[in-house]
Amino acid sequence: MSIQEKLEINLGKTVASASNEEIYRGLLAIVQELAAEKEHAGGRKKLYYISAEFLIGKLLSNNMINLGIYQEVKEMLERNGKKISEIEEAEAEPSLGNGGLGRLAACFLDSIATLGLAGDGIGLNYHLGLFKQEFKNHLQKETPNPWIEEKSWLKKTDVTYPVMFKGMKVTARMYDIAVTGYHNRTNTLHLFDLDSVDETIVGDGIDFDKEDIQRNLTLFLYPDDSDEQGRLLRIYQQYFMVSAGAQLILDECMEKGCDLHDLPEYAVIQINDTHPTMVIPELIRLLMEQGLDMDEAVEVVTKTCAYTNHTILAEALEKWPIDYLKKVVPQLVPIIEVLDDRVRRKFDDESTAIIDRNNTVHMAHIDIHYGFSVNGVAALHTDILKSTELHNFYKIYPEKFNNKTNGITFRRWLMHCNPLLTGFLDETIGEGYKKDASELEKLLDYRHDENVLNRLLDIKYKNKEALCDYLKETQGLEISPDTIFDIQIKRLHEYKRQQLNALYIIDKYLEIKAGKIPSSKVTAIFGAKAAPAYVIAKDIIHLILCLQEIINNDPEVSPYLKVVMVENYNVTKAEKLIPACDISEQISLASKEASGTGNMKFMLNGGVTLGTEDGANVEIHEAVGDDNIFVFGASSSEVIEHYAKADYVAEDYYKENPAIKAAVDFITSEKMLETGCEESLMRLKKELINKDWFMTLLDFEAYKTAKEKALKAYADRKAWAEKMLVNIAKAGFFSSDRTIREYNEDVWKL
Ligand code: 26W
Repeated sequence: MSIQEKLEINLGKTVASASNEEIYRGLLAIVQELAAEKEHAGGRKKLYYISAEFLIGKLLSNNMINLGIYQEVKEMLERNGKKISEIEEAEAEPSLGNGGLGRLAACFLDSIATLGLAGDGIGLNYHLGLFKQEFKNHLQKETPNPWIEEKSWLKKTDVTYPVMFKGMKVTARMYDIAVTGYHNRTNTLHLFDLDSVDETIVGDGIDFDKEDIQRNLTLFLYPDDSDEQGRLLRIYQQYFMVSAGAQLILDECMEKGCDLHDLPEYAVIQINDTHPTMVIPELIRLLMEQGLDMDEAVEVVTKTCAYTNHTILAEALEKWPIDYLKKVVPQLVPIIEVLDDRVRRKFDDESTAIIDRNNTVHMAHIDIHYGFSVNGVAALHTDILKSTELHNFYKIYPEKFNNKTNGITFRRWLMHCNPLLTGFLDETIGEGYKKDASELEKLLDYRHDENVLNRLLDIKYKNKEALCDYLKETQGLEISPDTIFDIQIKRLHEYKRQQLNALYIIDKYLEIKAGKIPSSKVTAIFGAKAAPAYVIAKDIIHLILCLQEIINNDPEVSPYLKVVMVENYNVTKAEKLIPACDISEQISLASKEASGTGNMKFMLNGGVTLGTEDGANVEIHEAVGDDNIFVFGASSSEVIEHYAKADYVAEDYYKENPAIKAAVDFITSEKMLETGCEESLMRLKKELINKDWFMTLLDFEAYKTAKEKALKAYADRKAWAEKMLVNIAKAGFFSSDRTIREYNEDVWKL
């Protein structure tokens, strides 16, 4: 039976007469059926990737690509007067992640299934996801982001597990989402939920009663943790996830005949950052309930768990006061105390203790002592962990430390989001690169082929036009594909330094106002959500939105410079922005960005990086060579030294560099205050002069120089096209298939 016939039976009407929503739901059912028919089980050992975030994005098209029916469906829809892009609009995007860490987990699931490995995800079924971002009066406003519809990718199961909190027992229910591999098996993402959760308790914005655990537990991802109630809720969420997950893992292993003494032969658990760390004491507790003694339980769990670190920022290395744990999960406290006691007996080093002198529990320390593998996510990041951040652990366990440079799935970040480039690659180098990404290097044979270079420019131009249409439609913004698209899209954080980009824009604005007409036209595009309680991050969004208002409406300036802040940046928007990018902004303060994965997505789509020597930028630089990237700024070792000596003084840069002073002063100029909010702008200016913890001003001059160099280089179209080509050709290393192969060879051994 053809897909059209199936779909029409399913719909009870012709495709031509069905609405986009009906077609979407019909295709969803067909895809679910096809996914279920693929190989699932098999193999004794299974990987469990446990993570508080899975930023999976919309699933319809990707699943159709992976199942090999995308082209057929697309053509069938066209025959019936429908467009696949309009059907895609009917799907809500689940926002089950903040950024890189969550999106990485989703890319990994795709690659695990594509490589035919047995590996499932375990996470939480947040009903309202991360908040949805709206702009009002040039400010970020948070609203709920519901995505679960009557018919969705979620399959409700009968599998339930009891989860005990202090004085309260709840029942976790498992929902499953099929994870299709590219022309391969289907795995599962298990998301746990609580039947009693109630969306009606959400009031204004994203406010809700934080103490009503039965009704709020899985409402939002990372509820505001600026107060104690919010932090306690995080612990409730985390324990709920790991307790249900641990019970599932033990059940599945026992079903396969495991007697729990040999658990590591049946299961390996990858702990995605510290958020799921409680799985370690929870598994120990459950194994002891099953009759193992403490020694053996600890040994078994240590051989089963592996930990990935995603950041060296203090904020993400979670530490919980032991009193919090006593309030929520008292059953884990004696176990954690024993784990601490064992560490203290063995190692006379306070810095590696689990419970410190202030009675705070260091979650990462549990992972490192009681897991068999610790990895960073890019070469530089792993080196920094070994040499500074986790140096004392590295001295104890050098054999546990390893690097796994991140990667991205080419199915979503090339085949799905950039069909023009994909088609062109197929024609030029064949389709082998889809299974073996290193074959992209074949493109290097064409680096001087004018025809190929022109085609690349042409494809980029068409993608830019498509983005212009999209921004016009969604935000009413008028931008031109004949300008350079300079894009910075990522979580809003001071270390990522969107404020540096904004200062450059102000500098350029002031130059144009002073009569210095630039030789290139630029559209600076941003997309970012700020954590609801992160005041300075919200101030930076406010700054950018005010600049957008002022600059775009200034007839003297807007022919040369425009600013765009994309509202509610998410995976779907990334898929439209990335193929249209000329310059990829990767300008974090060196040493602070663990890896970055957006940098890889841009590169794969022919964006040229303007970046610091940070995270995976270093490896991108190595891959493409000096001529095909623009690097600038203080090195990670210089930055680390500045922190060690505490010798960076932002005010010196402000006072001594007139361009910096003018740009910073502009933040509170009359023009800005007419448009924006005084309190916010004053606070931001003060922060930059008096603190600037992430050393924005330190790199201002170098950034400006590098950016001018990139803009100038863009003018030589042929030379620029060659840079694009080299970036695409060298992106193979950054396929998540490569990353997953490495995890499997070194860590999981499935
Ligand atoms: C504990 C609260 C919390 C939760 C999440 C703090 C910070 C986060 C981030 C969203 C974690 C994150 O996304 N880290 C990013 O992980 C990517 C995948 O490894 C890296 O590429 C990025 O450099 C890193 O910032």
